[in-house]
Amino acid sequence: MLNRRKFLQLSTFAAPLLSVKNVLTNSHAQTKPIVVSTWSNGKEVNAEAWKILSAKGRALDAVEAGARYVEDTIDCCIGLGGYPDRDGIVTLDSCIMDEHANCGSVGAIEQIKHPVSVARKIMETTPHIMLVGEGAQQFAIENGFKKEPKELSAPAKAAYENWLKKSEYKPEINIENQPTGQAGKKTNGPFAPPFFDDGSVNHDTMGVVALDASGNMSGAVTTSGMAFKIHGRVGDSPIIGAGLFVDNEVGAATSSGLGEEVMRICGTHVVVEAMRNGLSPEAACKKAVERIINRDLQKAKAIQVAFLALNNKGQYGAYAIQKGFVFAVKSDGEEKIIPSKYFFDLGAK
Ligand code: SD4
Repeated sequence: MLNRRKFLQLSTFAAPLLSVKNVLTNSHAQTKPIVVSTWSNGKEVNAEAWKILSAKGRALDAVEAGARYVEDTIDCCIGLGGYPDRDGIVTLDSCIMDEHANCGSVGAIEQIKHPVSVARKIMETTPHIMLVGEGAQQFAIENGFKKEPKELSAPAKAAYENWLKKSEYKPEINIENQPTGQAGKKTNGPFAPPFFDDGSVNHDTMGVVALDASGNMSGAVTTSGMAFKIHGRVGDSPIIGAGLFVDNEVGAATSSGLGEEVMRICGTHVVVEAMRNGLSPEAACKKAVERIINRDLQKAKAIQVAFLALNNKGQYGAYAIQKGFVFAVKSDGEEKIIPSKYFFDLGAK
């Protein structure tokens, strides 16, 4: 968590926006198998996935293994060790999608360690795609997943207590009547801040997409979502076509960032359709980011959204609104963490 934050030291509120700027290029592998994951801890996620991909295993198994790995770690933004919502409860979002457009998804599930595997179970054993909240938890328990204790990890507890002090949010009062924001206006706040106190962005979702030795693609996403969100809030991460989309005939894409903005444009679907129309993964990601920026430039300048894509030839690319997003790549010939191209440099350190 903290390592990734190093990439994200954005002095958002102070730093003036610089002109549109594209930096760094990445080489495009033309190979399979290959796996790409969001953020720098994508390196470990890829290593898990690679154990399966390098043995000619299925991309679906590889992305699930990668997501399970990170769900086991203590991280601000993924798994039961992640930061809670504003009521102090950790709720997890996850989805998975395979080469046949089979997909499964869970939203706002509590006390279950591996939401990605619950998503896969839904995909493989039910006629449905998405289960949420209590129903998702009930389904998980009925299917042998253990109900974990309802407790915060030490870093999450510290972050939550700090946030409570600053926000003065008291879960026991009637939040509907708490005026915040413009004078006297009932806003139902406080809401999840787009940035933490240290200037890093309030997200670090793990998205992983892979192309296996047989030429099949799959993807998975797992997250605890925006820290200090309203209880019950579900982001883009478990929404097929927003946080993840896979089309074996074209490619796959995943996203990280402010989920509401990704959902508004069905972000990863936009990316895959752009690749279908001939764009490279990077150009397709750029197109989706542009759509967010063009909708509301001022808002876009104050948030982060990033897309990461892999096509079925093994070419990859990413694009973000702000400087700071990085992704990890692993293939036979390559293992690296690559800074994404971006539109705005807000002075990230
Ligand atoms: C969400 N896209 O819930 C996610 C945020 C994120 O770590 O990237 N979380 O909106």
